Amino acid sequence: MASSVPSVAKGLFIGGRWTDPTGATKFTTINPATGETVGEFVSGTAEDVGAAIASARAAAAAWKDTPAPKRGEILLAAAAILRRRKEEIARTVTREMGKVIAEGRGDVQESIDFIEFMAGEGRRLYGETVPSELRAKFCLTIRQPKGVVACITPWNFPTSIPNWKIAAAIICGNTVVFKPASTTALSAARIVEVYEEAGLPPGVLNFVTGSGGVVGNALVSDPRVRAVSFTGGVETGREVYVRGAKGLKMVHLELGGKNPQIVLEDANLDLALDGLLFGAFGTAGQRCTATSRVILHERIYDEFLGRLLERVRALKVGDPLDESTDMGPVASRDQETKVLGYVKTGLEEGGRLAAGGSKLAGPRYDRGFFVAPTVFEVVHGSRLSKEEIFGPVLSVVKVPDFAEAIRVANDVDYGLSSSIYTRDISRALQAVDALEAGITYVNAPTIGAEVQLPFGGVKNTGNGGREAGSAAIEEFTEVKTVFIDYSGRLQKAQIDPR
Ligand code: UN1
Repeated sequence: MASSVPSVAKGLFIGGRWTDPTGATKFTTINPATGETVGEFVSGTAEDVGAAIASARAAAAAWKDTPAPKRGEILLAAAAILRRRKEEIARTVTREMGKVIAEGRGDVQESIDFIEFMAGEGRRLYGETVPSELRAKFCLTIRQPKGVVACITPWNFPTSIPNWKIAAAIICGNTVVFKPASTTALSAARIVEVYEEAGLPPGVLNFVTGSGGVVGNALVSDPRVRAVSFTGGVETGREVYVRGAKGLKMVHLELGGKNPQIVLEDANLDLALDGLLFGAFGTAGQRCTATSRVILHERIYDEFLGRLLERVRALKVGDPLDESTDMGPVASRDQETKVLGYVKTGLEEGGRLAAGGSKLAGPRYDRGFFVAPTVFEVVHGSRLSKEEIFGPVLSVVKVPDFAEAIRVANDVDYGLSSSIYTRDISRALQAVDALEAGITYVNAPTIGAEVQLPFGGVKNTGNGGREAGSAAIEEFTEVKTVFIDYSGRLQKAQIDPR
């Protein structure tokens, strides 16, 4: 198991300085594979949030006035630092969250990719130029920062989801208060250190650890915060939305998923199987984009399921720092309890447990939160087939044809990612059109979105926004419409004769 590394104590980061954590109320993060303490953090108070917002406000005017390409240079410096620290921070992610080390590196790489992409935006941040109905008049739009924004992030992508928000917010000229998930606070603190070293001016990025109930609520309720970008669970998301709505803030939500992979009878089954194992059990199923349902055409059902179970039983579960491990622990005791609760539910509602279904026992597992990769055969409509589990539990559903596959895929409350495996181009494109999801993959798994494209979903997955890609700029700017009349006389739109 992971060698023991001394735990780290970190304070809050406000106005460009780390506060002294001594004397503050604290919480710790732990390694979900070993139970050892990874870091010790301050439980921030409403006053701390107030100070962080004040610092972000104080920094706002100068940051807005900094040319965007200059802001981009700081992002490029941050990306270079992250490249240098990639292995060390990847190991922190793995130690704190439990994803296997290759995925820990992927998490940091996704951060680097997005920061570099946003650095380039410093030389774009495009507006529009549009013809006027009058003579000697220019009409155009420019983008301006919103002001102080709050970034509230989950534990499953401890560095990249924060960076999707922070890098986009700061290239657009906003200043930020960042509240990370408590489970992965050290990984988040490492990201703050990177921006600090990159030369981000004091107050542009502030970091307040602590609970959602105290820190999150104080942030979302404060009238000085103009926008909130939140990734997390549906229930919390709904609360954030309602609270934000009271202050008429822009609230961006990225919530759950119940992502299907459809496998049609003509699919390349080897490819579909490789994709499914990665999509369902990568990150121990703890991605918003994880494949939690495989929808199989009845003609290939038995063969595919048989091969799937063989592969699932052969997965190597264990120390996520060991390069040969396929799946690590789930991220916390709460996750373990939730996942095992769903196994119980599955059995109670008559699902057939085909693989896994229990906590793993033995000396390699006893101090951690290891759940066996689990496969259930279920009927569509059961709770397992419809609720987000966020763990290594895959539901298998049989369908008679393509039309029913699409109907089942769509008959859930979420719509983040989706996938179809087929060799039939017409049905692939029909699925692209018909699947109710923000993301559809053809002959590829439901996970693994690239940063230069918009990310987000429909239905209960969010409230209509997208992040990353070009959408990142929409998320964090106000559009100002500008009319420049150089005719030297009063011209009246809609009234003057044409
Ligand atoms: C998430 O789980 O919220 O597409 C983000 C993917 C990753 C991001 C997932 N690039 O699976």
